[in-house]
Parts: sequence; structure tokens; C-alpha cells
Amino acid sequence: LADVVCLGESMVTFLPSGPGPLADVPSFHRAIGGAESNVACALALSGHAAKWVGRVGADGFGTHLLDALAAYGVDVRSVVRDPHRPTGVYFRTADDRADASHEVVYYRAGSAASAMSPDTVPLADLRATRVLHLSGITAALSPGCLALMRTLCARSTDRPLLSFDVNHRPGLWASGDDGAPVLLELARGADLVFVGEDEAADAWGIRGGPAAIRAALPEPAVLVVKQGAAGATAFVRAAGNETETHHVPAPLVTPVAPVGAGDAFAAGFLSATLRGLHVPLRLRHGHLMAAAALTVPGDVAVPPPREYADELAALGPDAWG
Ligand code: KDG
Repeated sequence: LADVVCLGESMVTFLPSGPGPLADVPSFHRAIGGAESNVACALALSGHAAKWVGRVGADGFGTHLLDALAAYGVDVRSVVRDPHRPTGVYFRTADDRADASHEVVYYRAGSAASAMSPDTVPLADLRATRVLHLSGITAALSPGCLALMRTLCARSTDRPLLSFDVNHRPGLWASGDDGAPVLLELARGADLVFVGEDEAADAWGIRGGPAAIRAALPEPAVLVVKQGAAGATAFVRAAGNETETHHVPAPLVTPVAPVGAGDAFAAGFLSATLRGLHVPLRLRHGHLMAAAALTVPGDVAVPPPREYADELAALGPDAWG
């Protein structure tokens, strides 16, 4: 039994050799990305049995992805290779200012992963795990991917704990607004949901902060609202249907690139959940892993070793500043 299975599209990622608009970047450095496989990498690096399930092409990029994920310790044995469709790739730009915005350009339409559906993914492998982690990106990839997400998010008693990161990517939906109701529907079927406060405002027009997001999304037993530099708030339904609320401020870091930080946060929270730690410690581990990811140019950072992360988490935000 795996600790966590992550399902989604993984892509070869091209990081720019220097700042500037896409038209002016002379060369790129090859790396790997994909929100759900980023989570799997961080969990494998933290000592968990993590598996990534998806589809890649029978091309060199697909081979590189599988090799790179396996090198992080991720189990890729359930990945399907598609001889007819390519592996998705994406390019990023960077800005001189550390936390400035960047462009993301995807070449993934018609990719091997976009052919995921309830018929092309090994569903039994998605159940042989303590936690199944999904994200809203997959729902945007194709009608088959959306059908798969709906199948997996349907409430049932014999499924693993279902973790869902909303990951609203307006550019992947046919029209910018199409994703919003679908993402809300999928989130309602999950047991543990991660969403950004700004993401909930952009996608769902909820501007009243974490409490308003919880009011609109009461179904998941655990809802984590990420608030950027302000920290994160978790709502947890305890025995007797009471809801506990926990807020933990984020450590002060100077970001190099924000991409991948949300995935790392989810991995830290999931790792601490799998270890049975209390909710404030789950949030602290989320922040510590996100801080590591914020300070590298790529999507995936090597998290602090578990003993060290445990010490830092025990010290808490007052000592992190
Ligand atoms: O969270 C990081 C991801 O956004 C990045 O790796 C690319 O998966 C990706 C996507 O679809 O945006």
C-alpha cells in the first residue's frame, strides 16, 4: 500500500537562463514540473512511499520524466506510455524581481496525459493507497480527464482519503470562467482541500477571507486556506461535527520563484497528516516545505531532513522570522 498516490499531468519544464520576456530568452534549462508529481517528489524526499500515476508519451521527454521522478524516489510503475501522443512540456520566464510575476507557456494540448479517462488509467492503483492526491488542473485537460476527476471525487466509503488542491489555472480552461463551478463541485467531494485565498477570490468571487471560504465549502472534513506571506488557516471538522480553526503564520523568506510552493505546502501538510501530527504541526510542516520550494528556481526543492524539520516545526513561527 502506498502512503500517497498523486494523479495528474507531469511535464518537462524549461527554466529560462535569465530574466526577460519569452521572445528574448536565449536558452533554457531542462527540469520537471506538474503540480501533482511535484507533491509526489516532495513526499518521496521526506521518506514516504509516494507513487505518481499519469500518462506520458513514448518519446524522450517521457523517458526523462520517468527517470527524473524515479530519481526522486517516486514509484512510476503505474505510468502508462502512449505511443501516439507526446509528453507535455512548458516554458517559464523569470523577472529580476524575486517575487515578480512570470509567464508560463504550455505545449500540452493533445498530450498523452490529456488522454486520461476512467478507461485509460489503472483505477485499482488509485485505491491502493492511504491518500489519493488530485488537483483541479487535471479537470481542465480534456473531457476524459474531467470524467476521471468526477469518478474519483464521487463520495464512497471504500476510497482512500481524497486530497484535492484546487489549482485554478484559468488559461487551461476554454473560457476563463469555465473552471470555477467545476472546481467547486470537485472540492465538495474531497476529504481534504487546499485553496489559496486569492484563488478563491479569483475563481469563486469569495472575498471574505478564510471564514467565508469555509462557509461556501463546508463539505470537506479538512479545508486549508493558503494566505501567502500571511500564513495559512485550517478548518477541521472534529468529532461531534464541531469545527476547529487553526492559523499559523508563514516564515519570512525571500522568494526566488513562487512556482511549486503550493505543491510543497500540500506535501508538508500531507506528510504530517500521514504521521498523525496535530493540525498546527501539519500547517507548520506545510510552511517549512513551501519555504524550501520558494527559494529554488525549479518546481521541486529538497525539503529539510525530517529530524530538522521536526525541530523547526516544534520551535514554531516565532523562531522562524
Ligand atoms: O504548481 C506548479 C505547477 O503549476 C507547474 O508545475 C505546472 O502543473 C503545472 C500546471 O499545470 O500549471
